[in-house]
Amino acid sequence: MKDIGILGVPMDLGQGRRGVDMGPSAMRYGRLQEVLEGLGHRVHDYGDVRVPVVESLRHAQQEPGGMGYLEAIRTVCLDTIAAIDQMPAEVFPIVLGGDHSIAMGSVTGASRGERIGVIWVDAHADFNTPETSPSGNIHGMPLAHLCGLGDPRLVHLGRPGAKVRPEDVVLIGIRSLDPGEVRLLRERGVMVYTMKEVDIQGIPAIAQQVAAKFKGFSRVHVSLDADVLDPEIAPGVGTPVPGGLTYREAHLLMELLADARIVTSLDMVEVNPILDIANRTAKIMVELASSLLGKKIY
Ligand code: NNH
Ligand code: MN
Ligand code: MN
Ligand code: MN
Repeated sequence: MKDIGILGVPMDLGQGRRGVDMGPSAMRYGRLQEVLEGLGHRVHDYGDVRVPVVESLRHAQQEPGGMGYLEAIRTVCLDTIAAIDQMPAEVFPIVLGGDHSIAMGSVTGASRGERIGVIWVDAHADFNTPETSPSGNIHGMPLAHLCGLGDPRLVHLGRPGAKVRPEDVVLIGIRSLDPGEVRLLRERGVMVYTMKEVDIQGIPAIAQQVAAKFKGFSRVHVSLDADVLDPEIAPGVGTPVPGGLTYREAHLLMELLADARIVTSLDMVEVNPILDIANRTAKIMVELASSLLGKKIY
């Protein structure tokens, strides 16, 4: 039995498509709290972090999702850290996005100032800096900033310096990288399991390597981007990429991470109900959280 804290961060400033701010509602509507309570956990919903409506920021004449929203994104991430700090230290935080830029807040908050391992489950690496990003969208940059690369205002968020060591990061499900990300990931020695590796090695071998890597860590965070799933089963995402995880691959990964008992916090991000079909994507995310938090069928 765990104490679980749910926190919504209805952020849509990190990218240009509207609707991802409705992700927290969609996953709550998908009965996240009830499902986790059904597993025997004690669940408290801490509500949402306040996010400014994009129309209220238009005065700055910015590109949607661009660096012009940096200050607003920074503030939301600081509030996310503060909200996680309000949770007792033994609570397992589940942070609901919103776009992936929220992870700069959630991972920092979840680390509680300690060394933290990060399992980034995503079609993308989100390892751009403002210099390498082809889009300017901050949701493509959070992992780089957590690792200390990029704009100092985002790197030194909350407390000075990098929050995560590049060697403590594992990427799984990757199938879309920008050239600058490839360079940075190689340079920093980040462990990357592309979809090719998923196909060749399979989820069991990958999960085993991940569990071995993070054995003995007191904090391990899973950042689950809905677009890691194949768009055929999870259409409600802003940047779908074909060839993603199957329903069973995603569940098996969560089940094996649950068996390994290493994970201490979770994000579920990039669910876009406007692009979804009857809340299918949010529902799968809720099911995946339930697999990660110990659902057993036998
Ligand atoms: N790499 C691209 C960018 O930086 C796309 C990022 N989009 C995501 N990341 N959905 O998870 O803009
Ligand atoms: Mn992402
Ligand atoms: Mn993605
Ligand atoms: Mn496959």
